[in-house]
Amino acid sequence: MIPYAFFFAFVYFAQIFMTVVPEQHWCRVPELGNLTVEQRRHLSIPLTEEQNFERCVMYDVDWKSILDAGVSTPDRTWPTKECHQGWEFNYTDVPYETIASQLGWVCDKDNYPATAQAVFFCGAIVGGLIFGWIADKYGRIPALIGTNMCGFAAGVGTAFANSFWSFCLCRFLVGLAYDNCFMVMYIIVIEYVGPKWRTFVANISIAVYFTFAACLLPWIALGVANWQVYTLITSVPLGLAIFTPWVVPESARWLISQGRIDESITILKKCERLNGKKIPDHILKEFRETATEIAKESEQLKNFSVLDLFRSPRLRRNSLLLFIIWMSIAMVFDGHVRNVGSLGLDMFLTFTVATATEFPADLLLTLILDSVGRRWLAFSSMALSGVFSLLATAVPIGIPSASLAIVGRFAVNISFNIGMQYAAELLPTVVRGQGLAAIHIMGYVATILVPYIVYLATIAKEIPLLILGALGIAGGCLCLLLPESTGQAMPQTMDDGENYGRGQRFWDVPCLLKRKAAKNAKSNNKEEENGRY
Ligand SMILES: *[C@@H]1O[C@H](CO)[C@@H](O)[C@H](O)[C@H]1NC(C)=O
Ligand SMILES: *[C@@H]1O[C@H](CO)[C@@H](O)[C@H](O)[C@H]1NC(C)=O
Ligand SMILES: CC(=O)N[C@H]1CO[C@H](CO)[C@@H](O)[C@@H]1O
Repeated sequence: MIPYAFFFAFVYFAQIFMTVVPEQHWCRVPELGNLTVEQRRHLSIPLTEEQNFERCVMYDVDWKSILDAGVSTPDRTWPTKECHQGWEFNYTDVPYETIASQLGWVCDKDNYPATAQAVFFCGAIVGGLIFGWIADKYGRIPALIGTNMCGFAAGVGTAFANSFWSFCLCRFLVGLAYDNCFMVMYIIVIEYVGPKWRTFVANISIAVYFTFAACLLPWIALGVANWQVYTLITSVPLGLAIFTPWVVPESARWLISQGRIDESITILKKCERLNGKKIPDHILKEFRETATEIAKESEQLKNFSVLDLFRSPRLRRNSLLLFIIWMSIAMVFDGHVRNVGSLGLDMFLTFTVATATEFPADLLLTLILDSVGRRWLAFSSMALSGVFSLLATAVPIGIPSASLAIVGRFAVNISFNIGMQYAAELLPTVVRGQGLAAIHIMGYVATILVPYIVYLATIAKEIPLLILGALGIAGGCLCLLLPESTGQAMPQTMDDGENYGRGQRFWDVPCLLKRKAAKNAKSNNKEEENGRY
């Protein structure tokens, strides 16, 4: 999973560092090229009311005659106009040129980076549909290679983009790879690993590799200090996925569901050799029989679709709640990731620290999820993230607000992980795959809005965090309306899904219930003993 976790982090986060623009910029005036930066800016750029230099306006005078006359101090009454020959940037906070500073995506074009990010997520929606379908129809391996090759080619293309439209086109195509470039590998591993190790493999391995890769990104960007080289470094490795078929076996479970039982046995035999173990013949025979049955059953599954989730009242309510909750989680999480630029600290360092919180978030989750239960943990983590985001707007910008926002992000990462597992546990087996895909896709739809929420920071720095906080609290409260799924068998049929969680009460918490159950069992025993004696 290591390489794929790296690819995932690259595909997901790389774009942030391709489109950052330095905080300070002002109009370029080529006629004054022979002056120093300070002289030039002093002479040509008007001051704002706070005595800062204007970012988008310059004096509109004939510079040649001004220079010839030896004027070095501007006259405040000179007429002004908008920049028309590009901008100069102060490369202190972002020490390299990005496509945004090269092409001047500032002032009236300052929404371009947000739009390019939204285009990326549109690609993710289309890619989720295409590659999800390929993964089910033609197998996990073709989908895995397809997504990564797509990310590779379009990523390399990005490095040569020279306009807004070519950049957006490339990012759309990279977006096609988003999520499935890793998720398909994740599914293969989950489909091979036994239940006992599943939580561990699923969470810890991502926690380590993905977090490490994401933390690495800002330092790659700073290290090479050239957005094109950076784009190549974060895209070319995806090409390695071409070797997938020689390293990763096709999912045996998928092969069985397709009725390709001999192929799945061939793969299991290979595992047998690698592990130096021997599968007894009678087990192999039993396996073949069970597999044939499963293949028959999955033939019938094809008759269900996502729409069946909305046919009966309880299932419809739960599905709608899952959709809405997932959308708010996705928006809050993505919003926190993108909002690092508005926290008032060095953006590269903040990104690293905020990303590193994903590791403890996952660890904590693995430890307490089963005792507190999905419902209350989802509620508290989302509400907590909301509260901290709101608090962050109330304290001074800088270290205080950034630390509170980072705690908010830590909390929403926990919700993100619960959310995925929760949905998988509530949806009936017959539509689980399709239902999860639909929920994921609605998540991307919601995240399209996020770059624009973050963009509102240009009006007031607090707005994004206020919106994210409100969303978190609202989404968290909705979680309380879902049934608890800890320790329950997953629903198999549509009817199971409809009746799921009937008889649960609002205040039920798994660890308390367990204690009560233990006490009941004890008193029952006592009664029995009393009766006996
Ligand atoms: C800058 O100075 C050089 C040499 O003094 C001169 O040839 C050039 O025209 C000047 N450029 C501008 C834009 O004034
Ligand atoms: C660039 O920004 C840094 C830090 O904000 C500041 O110290 C420096 O004077 C600025 N340079 C120019 C040319 O404005
Ligand atoms: C949405 C998201 O990226 N969540 C991350 C939370 O943290 C774990 C690791 O700790 C990541 O695997 C998740 O991807």
